[in-house]
Amino acid sequence: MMETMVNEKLTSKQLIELEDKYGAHNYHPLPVVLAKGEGVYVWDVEGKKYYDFLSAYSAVNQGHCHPKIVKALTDQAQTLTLTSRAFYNDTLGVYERFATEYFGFDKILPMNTGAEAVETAIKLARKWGYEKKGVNENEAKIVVCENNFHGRTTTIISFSNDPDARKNFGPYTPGFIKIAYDDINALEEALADENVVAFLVEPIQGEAGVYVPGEGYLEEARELCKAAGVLFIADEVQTGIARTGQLLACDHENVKPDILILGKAISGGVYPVSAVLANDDVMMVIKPGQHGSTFGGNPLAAKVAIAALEVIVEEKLAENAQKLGELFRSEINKLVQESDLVKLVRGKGLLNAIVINDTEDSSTAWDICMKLRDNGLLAKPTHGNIIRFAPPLVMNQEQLLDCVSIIRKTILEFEK
Ligand code: IF1
Repeated sequence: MMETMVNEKLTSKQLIELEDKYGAHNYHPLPVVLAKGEGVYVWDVEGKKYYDFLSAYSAVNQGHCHPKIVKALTDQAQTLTLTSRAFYNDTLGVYERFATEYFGFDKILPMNTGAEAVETAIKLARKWGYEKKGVNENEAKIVVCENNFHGRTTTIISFSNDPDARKNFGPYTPGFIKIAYDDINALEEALADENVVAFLVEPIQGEAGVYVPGEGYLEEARELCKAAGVLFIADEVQTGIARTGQLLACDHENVKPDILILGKAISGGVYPVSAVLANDDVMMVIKPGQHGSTFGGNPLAAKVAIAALEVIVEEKLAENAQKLGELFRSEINKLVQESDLVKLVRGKGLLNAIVINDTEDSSTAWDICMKLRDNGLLAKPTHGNIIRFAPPLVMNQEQLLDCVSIIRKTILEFEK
């Protein structure tokens, strides 16, 4: 019985029914069932081909199933997959040296998911606050921004203002101060509190709807933190790894965070890998036995991450994202002139979004994404009437222009 159930060829409809019957209903996916991915393309179960314009929320920046990254995975998978940190192994130190030199920090603390890395950064900042800054124990505060998205653990949703992410998951973790995003005065005020140990910020707010802060915001925020003896923590889980046209979104303003949080495309979407990077004065407050994870920094993760990061440089993906992002926004701005339905396009590199001219609670953005699917391009709304567009960074100009014409055709059809 189990044997046939596992190997039978199921249709999209049957597969959706399986997830509905046997899986938790913690998502509302667009009704398309993917079976294959290669570069900028994905195919559904029935063999229909699509451009992937979501990139698994910027985890497959290097394109689906990049051969070099997959080879790193399969080679290591036949050698040594997991030792735990109870023992040393022959890959972790090599990866740690590679990654710390690649991003320019003294040390790295390897984890698995973005949320785990954010939690690690929070623990690191608090411990630094007590042991280096001299804040009284249990008094540490971390400044965060309204409309943030940093993951879904209980502590992280404790400082979310998204009712869906937060409601009925209390009691909530204390010690967080929320301020308006992209408001340097609000940050200056918050930093007056001596118990503040860190400012945790997304260089671009992805889930909120690809909000790009004003020019100089990150730089000014970093300076204010330095002057106040507060750690500047950049959550680059979504904006990092070349997505915005530089290796890190912070690089656009030459901002070097005290703590850097990475995830998603650090592995090219091939394996769960995340990381926290910092210099010794911060990182060394954590001593043996004070933090860890079974899979953190395992040999598969180490080898996959090295390959994924090498691809970013070898294929000049940041430069490509910068160039194609400018082309995308200039082309979509022509559509803004043509269409009443598209209010504006915003973003940096190949992290962009369009704002649909309808109410927050309308289904228009979703309906447009359904039509985009029919026309061979996969994208999904973030909040309400905002559609995020984030293709793999390996896309070429011809493919991008083809996608622009699909988006234009779909929007103009929709308006009829
Ligand atoms: C979902 C959103 C994006 C992130 C930033 C940490 C994390 C994320 C800036 C946590 C994760 C993912 C989570 C995923 C969908 C996606 C997402 F829509 F949820 F908000 F990208 F915008 N920091 N974002 O964007 O990393 O633990 O997921 O590895 O929860 O549906 P994670």
